[in-house]
Amino acid sequence: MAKTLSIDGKRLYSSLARLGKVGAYKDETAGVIGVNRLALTAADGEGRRLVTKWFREAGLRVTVDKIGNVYGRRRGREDHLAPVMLGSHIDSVPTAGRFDGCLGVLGALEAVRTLNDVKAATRRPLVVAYFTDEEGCRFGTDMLGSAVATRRLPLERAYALKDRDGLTVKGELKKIGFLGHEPVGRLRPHAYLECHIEQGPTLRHKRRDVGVVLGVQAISWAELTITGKSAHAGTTPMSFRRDAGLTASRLNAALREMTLSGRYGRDMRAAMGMIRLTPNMVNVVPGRAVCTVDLRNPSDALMAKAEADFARLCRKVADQDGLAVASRRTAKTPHVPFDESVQALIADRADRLGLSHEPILSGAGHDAQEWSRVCKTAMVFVPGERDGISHNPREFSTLKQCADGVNVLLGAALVLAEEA
Ligand code: HGY
Ligand code: MN
Ligand code: MN
Repeated sequence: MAKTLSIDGKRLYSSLARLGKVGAYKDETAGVIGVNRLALTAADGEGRRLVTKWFREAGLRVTVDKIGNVYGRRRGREDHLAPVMLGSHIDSVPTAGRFDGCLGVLGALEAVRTLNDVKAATRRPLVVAYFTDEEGCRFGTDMLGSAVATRRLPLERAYALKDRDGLTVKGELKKIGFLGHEPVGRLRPHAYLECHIEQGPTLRHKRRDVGVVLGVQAISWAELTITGKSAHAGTTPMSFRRDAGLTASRLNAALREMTLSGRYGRDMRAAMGMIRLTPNMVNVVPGRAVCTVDLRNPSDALMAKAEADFARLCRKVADQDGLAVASRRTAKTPHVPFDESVQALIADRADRLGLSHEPILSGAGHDAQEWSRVCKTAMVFVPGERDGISHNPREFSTLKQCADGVNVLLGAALVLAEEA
């Protein structure tokens, strides 16, 4: 069955377009329509209700767990066997396109729709899922739903996480109607597969149809609180100032210099994505800066070295500037290798479909990195146009690129679903 089936690319693409209308906004900077479905906002709730409706229309039995992960189950011939799960996320960063995460969820749904079209049954049950707050940018830690479902993060700690307005995960889940009752941490799939856009330029530049994902690089997020002294911008002599904004800028520049130095490998990446100044006014020297540090490195050892060196640098700059710098770790995941047998299966399915493929390490974090702790897991990457730009409304993959990725996902899932 795996060799004959192919998905309905047009149906997949129109589902992506329809979901992309939820949380749509005109992005003045990018000059195109973007998507803002920040986790557990009303827009995320609307997107969830739409996708859950589609799950039910596809005959899936829907359950919602206590952290708001949504699972759609399709019976197998031997329904007692552990399922093959396919999934991703539908929450987004505030300046998103319509493919990040959504391709994996709607691609999995399209695989089910395709099986339904031909009334095909699989030995093992299939589960199609979307997980809560994969992006992590509202409540501060990424892959939240998957981390709780795979017991990396305790449920109560996740519930208590707050956004910058002091709203909690639990309260926001309840508000959008997705505070589920299913216990977390019990689901142990036979295997987990995820299709996702690459979010980078490699596959497109190498003209490869799909990526066989080797794993995910290490991720380290911290929040810095820099405390200086607010003062009059006109009357305060420069030598009297304790300018938290200046210290944040100096640390940001030093972070880039560290990253480009090569001391942490040539693939080290860093970003200070958020700098929030207080009082953030034209005529006040900022007395306080809260900023985020996002470090990425394929090597755990070099990541640890970079974290230690940056912490030392913060202390040194704080002393020089006469301010206090406090750092709080908000996310940390190691380099995660994916299962080699599942990678080989993905490559084999691509070959059978006449699709070129390339092994590639993921620069971005994904739900798959959490599920790889509980079952054999791998990912299929899809190339992106426009240098694979992502976390930007100009994110774009063609219908054929999406359909190719999902056909490989379907083929691999069908093989795994027949395994004893
Ligand atoms: O930050 C990431 O790598 C992912 O987009 N959550
Ligand atoms: Mn994603
Ligand atoms: Mn993302």
